[in-house]
Amino acid sequence: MAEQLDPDCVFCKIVAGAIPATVVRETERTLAFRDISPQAPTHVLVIPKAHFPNAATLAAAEPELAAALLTEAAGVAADEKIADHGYRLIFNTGAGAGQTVFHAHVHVLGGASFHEGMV
Ligand code: DGP
Repeated sequence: MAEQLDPDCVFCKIVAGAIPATVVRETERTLAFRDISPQAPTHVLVIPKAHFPNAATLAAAEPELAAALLTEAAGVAADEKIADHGYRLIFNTGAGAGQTVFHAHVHVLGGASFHEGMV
């Protein structure tokens, strides 16, 4: 299936190879790469290669692809050996929640102890 890309989207540019990234996992329809500004010892972003503005629009349009992000996030956690301690998955959805790149992605954060609160 031909995947849709947005020429103005930084993550689409990473998918296209126009911007370099440290890729840690890849499937036909997903890509996982290290965040440029890590907030934890392990900080990886898992994205669909196709452009969807956020997790909600992705889930509505392609639920199996949305689920694949969780599968790949678990794979990242296993590869990075952060699963035993525990890790955090974050989908910022909307500018008010801190989303700055409007291409669906899940943050995989691990290798540290996070405080108990959600924010
Ligand atoms: P969010 O705030 O949820 O939209 O997170 C976007 C993340 O994307 C943020 O943690 C920084 C990361 N990011 C932005 N631009 C780039 C880039 O060009 N390369 C990489 N690897 N990460 C980026």
